[in-house]
Amino acid sequence: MKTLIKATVATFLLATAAQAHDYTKEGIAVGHPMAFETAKNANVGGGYMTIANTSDNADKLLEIRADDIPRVELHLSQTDENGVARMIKQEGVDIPAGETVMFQPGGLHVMFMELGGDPFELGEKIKATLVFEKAGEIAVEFNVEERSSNGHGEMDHGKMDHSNMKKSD
Ligand SMILES: [Cu+2]
Repeated sequence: MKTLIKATVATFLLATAAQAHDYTKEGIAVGHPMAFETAKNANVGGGYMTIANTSDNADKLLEIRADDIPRVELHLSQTDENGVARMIKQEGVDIPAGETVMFQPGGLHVMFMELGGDPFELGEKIKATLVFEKAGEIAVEFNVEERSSNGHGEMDHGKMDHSNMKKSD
């Protein structure tokens, strides 16, 4: 019975996934913020979206806050010459005038941390506030989507070694 319910939810989400949600404020457009469902014991989850700057002025994403999540960081995934993937904490992300910055698996991403026993579940919405230097605060919701619905080949953050993390500054 449980399986049947889950399948129904998944079908519903697939049907609605095409309806991208976005948030616009003062020349900044945040497109389809989403996160993948996580394993039950996962301590971290990645968040993805696009941020378009349609204004004539450069802006900067300073930080992301989420009431229900102890720690949220901006990360950049990089693979070094030995094929070792690591994540580098960003103190902010520049959003140049007229450009779109992609937060996607294997690159820039939002790192929701210290989930401690409260995994991201399919259909859940993670409330968060993006703080920009010029556009100010934009409240968004990250839709939690099925991992398999994505074609990018998401890295499993749960298995990544965060001890490799170094600061960008
Ligand atoms: Cu990360």
